[in-house]
Amino acid sequence: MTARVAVVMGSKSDWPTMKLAFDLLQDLGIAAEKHVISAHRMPVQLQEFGSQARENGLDVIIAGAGGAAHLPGMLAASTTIPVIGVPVKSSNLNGLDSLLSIVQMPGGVPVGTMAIGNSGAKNAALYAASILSLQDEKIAANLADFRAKQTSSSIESEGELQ
Ligand code: RP5
Repeated sequence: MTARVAVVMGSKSDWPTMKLAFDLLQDLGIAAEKHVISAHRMPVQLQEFGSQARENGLDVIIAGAGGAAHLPGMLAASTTIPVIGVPVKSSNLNGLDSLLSIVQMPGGVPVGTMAIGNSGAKNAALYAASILSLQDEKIAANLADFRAKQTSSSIESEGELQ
């Protein structure tokens, strides 16, 4: 099946976080691919990947990086398909550096920026699913099912507390 979402990360060290996005996409029935493409160590490959994303059949790119995290912004600069940024938690500044460098895009090249770390990775997959669900009833149904299960589980935990 052709991948509709690419999960791209700046380093293999981002994988424990970005795996949450990748696994959730699979759970939602969305064909995904994963890549390490470092903005500063692989600038040529980044440009190549971004500029071919649309013609390669991708609908959304989820890009996670930490520190001076230029990856999502540079990918967004090289394509017009939606780019969702995940600020990976860094060891020095706890991901605040990643968040600010991803979210503060100058007007003209948007990156849909998620929360720092695991929640951001999970929400990136859900947000990508929401975008795809506009034209895909199966994904819309899977997303509705995910939400319903989440609600049941919260109601159950409220019951257990009483
Ligand atoms: C960023 O630098 C990566 O996205 C990663 O979060 C961070 C550290 O990379 P490594 O030094 O672990 O490869 O480019």
